[in-house]
Amino acid sequence: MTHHNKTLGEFIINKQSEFKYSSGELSRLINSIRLAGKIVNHEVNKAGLVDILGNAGGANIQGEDQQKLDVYANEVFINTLINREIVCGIASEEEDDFIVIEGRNGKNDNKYVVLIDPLDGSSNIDVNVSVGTIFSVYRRVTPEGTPVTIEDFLQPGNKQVAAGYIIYGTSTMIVYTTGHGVNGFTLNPAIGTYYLSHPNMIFPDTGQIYSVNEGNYVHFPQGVKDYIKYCQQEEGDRPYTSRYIGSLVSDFHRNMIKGGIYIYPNTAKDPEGKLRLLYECNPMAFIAEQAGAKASNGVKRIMDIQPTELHQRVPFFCGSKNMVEKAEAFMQNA
Ligand code: AHM
Ligand code: MG
Repeated sequence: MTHHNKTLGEFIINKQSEFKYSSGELSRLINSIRLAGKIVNHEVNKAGLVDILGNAGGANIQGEDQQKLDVYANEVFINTLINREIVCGIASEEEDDFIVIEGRNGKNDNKYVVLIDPLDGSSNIDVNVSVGTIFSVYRRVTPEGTPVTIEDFLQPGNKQVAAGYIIYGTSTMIVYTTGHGVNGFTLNPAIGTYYLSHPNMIFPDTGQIYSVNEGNYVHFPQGVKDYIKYCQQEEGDRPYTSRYIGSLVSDFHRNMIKGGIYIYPNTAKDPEGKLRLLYECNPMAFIAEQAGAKASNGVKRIMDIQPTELHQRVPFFCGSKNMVEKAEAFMQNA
């Protein structure tokens, strides 16, 4: 018997009525992202073959080394979205400031802004380990037809209308939500089509994997130290397994499938944590919650934080509901 797996294109057409303010605009937006994802995927996969590795010479606003592929991915996503006039503004982890997109006639009637981390975990590219793209979509709050302002980007995560990631792994996948659960699609590179491979993804309520950069242990807050010791204790289903790739999308993706918790706390070196609220934590939090999991800064829900700046960082505890609640309890009692 032949079995036809739904493609992402077919899925989007079927689901369009579920999209908020359904005018097809959000569907077209997701389409552009999946297209840009294919282009970046092609480049990431041949990274080992061509002399494209190494520093581009510049550093991004956070002062970290920027790899050439980061720059490339940033350009592909931004150009794809600009050329198709599909959004009215873009903010990228790789850009100092947000980008206002004017329409061809100087007027842009699109209602969505996109925030994107074009290539997260890029220090892993040199060593052939999975990296990812993370994106987040909001409806603008300023009037349509006028240039976007910072206000359109500084919205709390609970206002997201869509979020997702692309994982450039052993297979390339796009996983996203528009607020009606989470679905995962796997790219068949031979024909360039994504197939619905993971319908209705559910984060297990509990798990046995904890993912944290334990090298920073001495700098962790006491609550995180205590939680790590708890994970390592021999009792019941513990000790847990430690798994840390250092590539947020990959660590998150594994934990969503197997059950687990990801933690990037504030440390002595990074008093606000390392990860960015707008480009990394909010989109992952939206996906996590839509899959039945939790995302917290250790004290409160990530998606309820009112952002004050584009490149804001935040401590991040994300994963299986019971595990995040346990970690929060340790934070509270420390
Ligand atoms: P980046 O945006 O500079 O790539 O940094 C984000 C990455 C995440 O993917 C990963 O989870 C984390 O940084 C790893 O940080 P560390 O190497 O400090 O453990
Ligand atoms: Mg990043």
